[in-house]
Amino acid sequence: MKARWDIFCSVVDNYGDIGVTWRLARQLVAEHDCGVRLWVDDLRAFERMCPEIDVQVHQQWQEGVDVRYWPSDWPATDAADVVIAAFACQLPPDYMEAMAARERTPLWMNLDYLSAEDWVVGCHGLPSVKFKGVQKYFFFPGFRPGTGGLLREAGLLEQREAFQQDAAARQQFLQALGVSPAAGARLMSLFAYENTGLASWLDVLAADGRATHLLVPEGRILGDVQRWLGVESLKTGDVHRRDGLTVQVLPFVRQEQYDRLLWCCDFNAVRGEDSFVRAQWAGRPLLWHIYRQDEDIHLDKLDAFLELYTEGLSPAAKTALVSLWQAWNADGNMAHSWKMLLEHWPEVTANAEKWALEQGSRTDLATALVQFYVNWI
Ligand code: TRH
Repeated sequence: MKARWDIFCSVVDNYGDIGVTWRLARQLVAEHDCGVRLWVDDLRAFERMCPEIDVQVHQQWQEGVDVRYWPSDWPATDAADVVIAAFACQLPPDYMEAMAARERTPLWMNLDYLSAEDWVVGCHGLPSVKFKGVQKYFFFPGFRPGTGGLLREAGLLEQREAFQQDAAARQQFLQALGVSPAAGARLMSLFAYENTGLASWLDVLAADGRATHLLVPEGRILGDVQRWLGVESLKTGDVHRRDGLTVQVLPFVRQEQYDRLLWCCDFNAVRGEDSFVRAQWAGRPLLWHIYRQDEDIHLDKLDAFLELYTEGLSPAAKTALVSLWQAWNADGNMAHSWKMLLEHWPEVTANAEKWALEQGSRTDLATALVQFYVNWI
């Protein structure tokens, strides 16, 4: 009999919570033959990356996943064999009672935030709290051996490589989005939170001898782009030129399309958690806008990742990359570190590909979850 999984997703803000759980749910169905219910408390956020979602409907099938609206008045529901609370969300109390009432208690896991810090290895898989005999476990994604790994669908890197080698497919994809970069232009994408350091970066891109075509999906950074351009409004489809820099606003597209967009670009600025991982699979240099946390604890996460990611770089290339990422995450001036990075472009590009292949050789997160369950029973 198929194992039944319940994944709970509470959308706290932005799109990372639903982005990660939607990806995981689909992969468990498609590659591991699991029966998955995905409980989501905000279908509007979901609709942005999966336009087929009907926000009025409380139960619907999407790509083999049983998508359920998670209402505040929880309906009586049987508990599944495996229960995943994403990002430490609190399960409905009645559902917890249903877990405890099962003859065979379910495997209950907290799917945690992604971090490259070394303590994650020691905490991954440990028991957490217990509720009436139902034990909860910590499950940590990560980059290091001994963690739960990263979300990566089967064959993803092969698909990405084939796409990157197929100029016609790339051109067709970009044209469908209305993107036609000038020959020789550097193609870049920008997905980030508000950042006052952006102006200094756009200044230096505009002044560069090589043209840049910057694709900006609709989102929180648009206000800073608009201020720099000095225009009254910015909307999807708008294209503005300032010297060597072309800025184009794109719609928020479905996850598969966003992947392809990242694969097309020479450089990707990403944020949060899921887009950060997807940019790594693109095998191209990237810039991470990390989600800001109280007492600046996100900066430890940033440093931990940089330490791993830059291990194979020469000292000069490492300095350039680290200073660029640190400037970006401090709303700092980007001009100097960007110019430095350009001097090491071939090296950071090769490193991005090497990193993707290295990480891609590890067990992916969905498989690791299934293995955890198999070992537990
Ligand atoms: O949206 P994010 O900032 O999400 C978060 C939240 O801030 C959350 O609180 C935090 O816990 C978490 O990050 C770590 O960034 P993220 O994670 O990259 O999620 C964005 C999702 O949107 C990702 O799945 C990719 C997807 N996406 C599209 O599907 N289409 C698009 O056009 C774009 C730009 C993104």
